[in-house]
Amino acid sequence: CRTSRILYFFLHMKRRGSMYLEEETNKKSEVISCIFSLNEEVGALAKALRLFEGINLMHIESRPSRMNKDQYEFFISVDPTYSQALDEVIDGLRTQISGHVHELSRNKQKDTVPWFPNDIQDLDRFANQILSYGSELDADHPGFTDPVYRARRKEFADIAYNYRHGQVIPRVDYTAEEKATWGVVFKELKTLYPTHACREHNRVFPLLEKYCGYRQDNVPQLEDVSRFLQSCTGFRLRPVAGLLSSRDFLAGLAFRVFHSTQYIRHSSKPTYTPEPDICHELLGHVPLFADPSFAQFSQEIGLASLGAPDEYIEKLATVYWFTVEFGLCKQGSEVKAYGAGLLSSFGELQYCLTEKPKVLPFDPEKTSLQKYPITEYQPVYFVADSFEDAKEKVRKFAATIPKPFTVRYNPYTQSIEVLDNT
Ligand code: HBI
Ligand code: NLE
Ligand code: FE
Repeated sequence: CRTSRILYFFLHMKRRGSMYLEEETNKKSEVISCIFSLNEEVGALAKALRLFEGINLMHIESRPSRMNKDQYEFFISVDPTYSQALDEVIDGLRTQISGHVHELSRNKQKDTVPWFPNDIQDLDRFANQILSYGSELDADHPGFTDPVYRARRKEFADIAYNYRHGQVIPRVDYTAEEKATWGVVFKELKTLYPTHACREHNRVFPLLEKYCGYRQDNVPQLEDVSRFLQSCTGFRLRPVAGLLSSRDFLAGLAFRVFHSTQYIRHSSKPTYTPEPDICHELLGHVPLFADPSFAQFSQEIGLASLGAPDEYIEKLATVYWFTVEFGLCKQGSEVKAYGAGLLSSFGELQYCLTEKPKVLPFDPEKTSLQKYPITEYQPVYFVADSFEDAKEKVRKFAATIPKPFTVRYNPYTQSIEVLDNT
C-alpha cells in the first residue's frame, strides 16, 4: 500500500542522512516531513507553497501519484525548529487546497525508531563499533599480559576492520601454538558430541570434516566454512574484531549473516573462555547454522530486533543467550545441548547435563528476564521442546515488541522490506 512505500522511503532517507552525518544510532530524525497530493490544476503547487512562507524547507520532491494518474505527490521536509508552523501549514493544505496530506515523522513513536541496516551492505558500518576494542583485552583475560598474544589479536582485528561485504574472507596461517590449542579443544569436544550434542549438530559435523577441513591438526578457514553454510541455509560468515553491541550483532542475523571472530583463545586455558573465539564459532555455532530450522529460528530473532526499543533488545539478547548460546533441547526421552557456548566448552558441555544447574522450560516471556553471568558456567538453563516449538514461541514473543511497522527479508535483493502497521 501507499503508506508502506512512504514509510520505506522515509526510513531510507534517515539512513542516508545518518551515513553522512555519522549520527548516533538512536538519534531522532533531524527533519519533519509531510507528503501532500495536488490535482492537476494550473498554479496548484504555487498556491500550496505560499503556505510555507517563513518556514525553512529542507527538501522537496515531486512524483506522479500511482493511485490517481491526474495527481502529483509532493514530499516536503522542514527544519524541525518550524514544527509548530508546520501544523498550520498542514491545516491550510487540508482546508484551502483540495489535496490529501500525509504527515510523516511527527508521530513520536516513528520519530524514535532506532536506525537499523536496510541492506546487507549496511553491515559494513558495524566493523569499527567493537565493544571492548579488539586488542584491548580486559585485565583478567588470560592473554592480557602476553605481548605476543596481544600483537596477534591486533592482526586479526585489522582483517575484520578492513573487510567489506562481498569480499573473500582473508585466509590465516595459524601458528603451531594456535593449531595446538585448536587441536586440544577439537579432540576433547569430539569425544563428547555423540552423547551430549543434539542430533542436528551430530548430523552436520561429519560434513564439516569432509568439506571444510575440520580436523584436529587444522584450523578451518572462515571463507571455506562460509561457502559451505551458504550452500546449506544461505547463512554466511563475516569476520569481526570482537564483541558487537547486542543490537548490531542481532541485526546481522536478520540477513543470515553471522559475525565470526577469527582469533583463537589463549593457549593457557583451552577448555573454557568467556569470549567468543574461532573454536566457539566453528565448533559451537557453525554446525547449527547449517540446519534449516535452526537457521530460520536465528534469523527470526534477528528480524525481531530491527528497530526494537532498547529494553526489548536486551530481552531478545537474553533469549538469544539461553537458546543459540546456551540452549538445551528435548530429543526423545533425553536432553541434549544445542547452545554454541556449550558445544565449544569441554568443561561446560559436561557440566550442563549433570544435576548441578537448574533447568527450566523455555518460555521467552520468562526466559527474557533471567539474569546470567558471562564469565562462568551458567547456573540456569532453559530446555526447548524442539527448534520448531522454540521458533513458534519466539514468534509470539516478537509480536509483543512495540514497533510501528513490520519487517520481512527479501532474499533476492538481500534487503529489508518495511511494512507500515498504522
Ligand atoms: N558479538 N562478535 C560477537 N559475537 C557474539 O556472539 C555476540 C556479540 N555481541 C552480543 C552477543 N553476542 C550476545 O551476547 C547477545 O547480546 C546477542
Ligand atoms: N565459554 C565458551 C567457550 O569456552 O567456548 C565461549 C562462549 C562465548 C559466548
Ligand atoms: Fe556465540
